[in-house]
Amino acid sequence: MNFFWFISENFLETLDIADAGADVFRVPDYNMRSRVCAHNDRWFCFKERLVENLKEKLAQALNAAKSLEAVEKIRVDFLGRKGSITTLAKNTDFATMTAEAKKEFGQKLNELKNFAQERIAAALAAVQASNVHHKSNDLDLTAPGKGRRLGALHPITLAQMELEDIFQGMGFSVLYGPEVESEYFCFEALNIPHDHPARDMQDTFWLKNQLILRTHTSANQVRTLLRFGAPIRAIFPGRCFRYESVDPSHENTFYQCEGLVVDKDISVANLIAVMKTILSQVFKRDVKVRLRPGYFPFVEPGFELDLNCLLCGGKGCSTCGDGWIELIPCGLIHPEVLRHGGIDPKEYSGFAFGVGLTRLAMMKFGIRDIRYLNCGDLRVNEQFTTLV
Ligand code: FA5
Repeated sequence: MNFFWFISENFLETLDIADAGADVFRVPDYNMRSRVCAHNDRWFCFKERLVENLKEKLAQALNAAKSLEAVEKIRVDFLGRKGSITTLAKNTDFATMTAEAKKEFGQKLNELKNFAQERIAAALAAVQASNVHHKSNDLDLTAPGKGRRLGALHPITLAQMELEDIFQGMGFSVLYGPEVESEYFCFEALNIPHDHPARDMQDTFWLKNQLILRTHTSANQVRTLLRFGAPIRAIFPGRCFRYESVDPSHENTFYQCEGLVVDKDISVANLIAVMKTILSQVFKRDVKVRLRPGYFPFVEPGFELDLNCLLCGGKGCSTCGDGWIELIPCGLIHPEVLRHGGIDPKEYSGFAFGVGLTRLAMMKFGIRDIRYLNCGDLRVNEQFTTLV
């Protein structure tokens, strides 16, 4: 059964259907006429027609809306405080309706509101999506790019990689040992017993179970000999730790690159030939070096190979002190060390050296203070991006 409700002419105007004869029905029925009279300027409409009409109007308006602002205006026009749907609800004279009509119209009104909300939300999403699409169409392929920041390898890593290349070119293997080392391999196996004064120069960080943070990569010597035997040619680059005061050329954490050659008839001449080759390949120019006697309990004879400081040209500076920087101590392997490694010193001899890798990187790249290398300041690393 159809029922009627009362709406003012003003409201029909806001709906833009006041003149649309097909949409608005004056009711010819006598009884209804009397109700029209009773409400003066009010019109009767069939609810279904009016609701459908609002839906159509909304759909048309949304179809034409191409911007977020246009959709928002439609929302206000239909659902806002003075919007068509709100006004329709407000102006409905529920008091004159039967309970059944009230319920039916209430449902219709809710449906209409839901319909409007859903359509408006969909229109909003469509406009937003088309905006994104529009923006991507605006992509200017000729615009200058923003560029990607390249990461950089640490200067010590660069120096280490270069050394590894050079030594591999000379037939050396590259091996890595543990940073947490036993006292035995770090000291005793290297002829530095518990009460030896040489231990004082290499105090370190002590862990439990007689384990320590290794003080030098020489700790790999006996480990490697026990594992691989002779003949052998290997280097062991890696991090070392010492409990000592920090200054421009000393850190508590630094890198060395140990070298070990054991074979028949190895002499100091072989050692010096290898040292010369490394230096010429790393620095790619003439550098001044000096070789002087040096004492290490695990080599005999032992040498200190110093580099004429490349930062001050040998004049003396805060990094080197007197113009020379200790770079590669070396020597012929002590027979006792060979024995610890299970090698017969009557059959084999060998040499070992310990490149100060961190200091080598400083000399190579012109870094005046060793503390820059461990400080974690990216501005240090960023200077080396082009070398990767
Ligand atoms: C040693 O550590 C010996 N194991 C080297 C060696 C190997 C000798 C094989 C003979 C045969 P030394 O303590 O001098 O030696 O250290 C070797 C190099 O490591 C030094 O020349 C220096 O370049 C570097 N070095 C030592 N201590 C530090 C430190 N605190 N900070 C930065 N570099 C260091």
